[in-house]
This record gives sequence, C-alpha cells and structure tokens, in this order.
Amino acid sequence: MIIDSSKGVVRFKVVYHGIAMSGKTTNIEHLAKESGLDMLSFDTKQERTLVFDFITKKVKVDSFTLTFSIYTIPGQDIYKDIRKMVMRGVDAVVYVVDSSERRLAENKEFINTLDEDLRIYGKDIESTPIIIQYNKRDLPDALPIEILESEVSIPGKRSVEAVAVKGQGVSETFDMVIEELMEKFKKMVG
Ligand SMILES: Nc1nc2c(ncn2[C@@H]2O[C@H](COP(=O)(O)OP(=O)(O)OP(=O)(O)O)[C@@H](O)[C@H]2O)c(=O)[nH]1
Ligand SMILES: [Mg+2]
Repeated sequence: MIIDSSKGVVRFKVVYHGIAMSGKTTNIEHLAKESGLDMLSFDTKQERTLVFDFITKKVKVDSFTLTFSIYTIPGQDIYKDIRKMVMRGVDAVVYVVDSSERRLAENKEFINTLDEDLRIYGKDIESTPIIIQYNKRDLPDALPIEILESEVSIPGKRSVEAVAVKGQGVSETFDMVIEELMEKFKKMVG
C-alpha cells in the first residue's frame, strides 16, 4: 500500500492466486473489458499464463482515488519463481478455486502454497485480506458449495461464487476486495 496524501491517492496491489487453469486470467480479462482497460499479458499464443497478466484500475471512494495494480500468478508449478516474484508487495489476494470435483485436492493443497508465498514477504493468510472465489460454477462436475466451503476455505475469509468465463461474479469479487482494503486502510489512518 502506497499512500500519497498530498494527491489523495492510495495504491494497492491485488493478486489473483490459485491453481493452474482455475480462471485467474479470465477474471481480469473481464475486469479489463468492463472498465475499458487494456490488459498487459506476456502473450504466448496459448492461454496459459507464463509470466503474469496485469491491469490497473482506478476507483473513487470519498475524497480518495484508489489505484489498484492487479496481477495474476502463473498457476503452473514450473513457473513458481515467477509466482513468488509476483507476490512481492501484495495487499490483497483473490484465491480462485476451480469448482470441479477432480481438482479438489489441488485447490486445498494450494492454500499452503499461498501461505508460503505470503511468508516470503513477512505476511501470512491470517493477516492478509483474502477473498475466496469458487469459480466454474457452471461445470457439470462442480462440487456443491457447502462441500467447497468445508473443504477449501480459510477461517475468517469471505467467499463468492463465479462463472468467470461469462463474467458472472467477477466484479462482485473485486468489489469485496475493495471493501476489505478500505476497511484496512481506514484502520491504518485512524
Ligand atoms: N466452464 C468454465 N470455464 C472457465 C471458467 N472460467 C475460466 N474458464 C476456462 O478455464 C480455462 C483456464 O482459464 P484461465 O483464466 O486461463 O486460467 P488461469 O487460472 O489463468 O490459468 P494459469 O494461467 O495456467 O494459471 C480457460 O479455458 C477458460 O476459458 C468458468 O467459470 N467456467
Ligand atoms: Mg493465467
């Protein structure tokens, strides 16, 4: 978080984390489209994220301009060094879960990876604003939400359902991130 009080600007970094192919890039593609923003991608003629994707988004709240730098990690383990680099300076995380039954164990295990990634920078899952997004609710083998909530959740963190490929739940998720960050910001500035 960078606060420039003379200009009333606060900058936040938000990272979409979660297993490979869970829909992180799809989320920020939709955010970019909704806001008419261009997405920076290190594009590769294939859909997997090899480095990261990046957009910035501005939101006015009261007298402040909030600027969000939004990144996605590459979910594939072979890019773990890049993943760790992307997490530097993160203020909030969207943990994107693939609702498919086949990917339950991976979704669960990767929460430990998220915690490890945060710990590199002196943070952890408890102290970091995190929204859990249960994505791909349209899949025929999507697990019931109650099962996901008991199997893939983080104590004290809010969750939301999405079908990112149709844009459903995408802006709702990001609005929740803004709420969490504003709460933290207000506590910080008193
Ligand atoms: N059925 C369905 N497919 C989705 C949904 N969201 C994303 N997808 C598809 O899932 C695939 C992977 O999506 P990406 O957004 O590239 O996933 P990612 O998390 O960025 O993957 P990595 O970059 O490899 O970590 C694509 O084919 C998307 O179209 C969804 O809500 N439902
Ligand atoms: Mg991606």
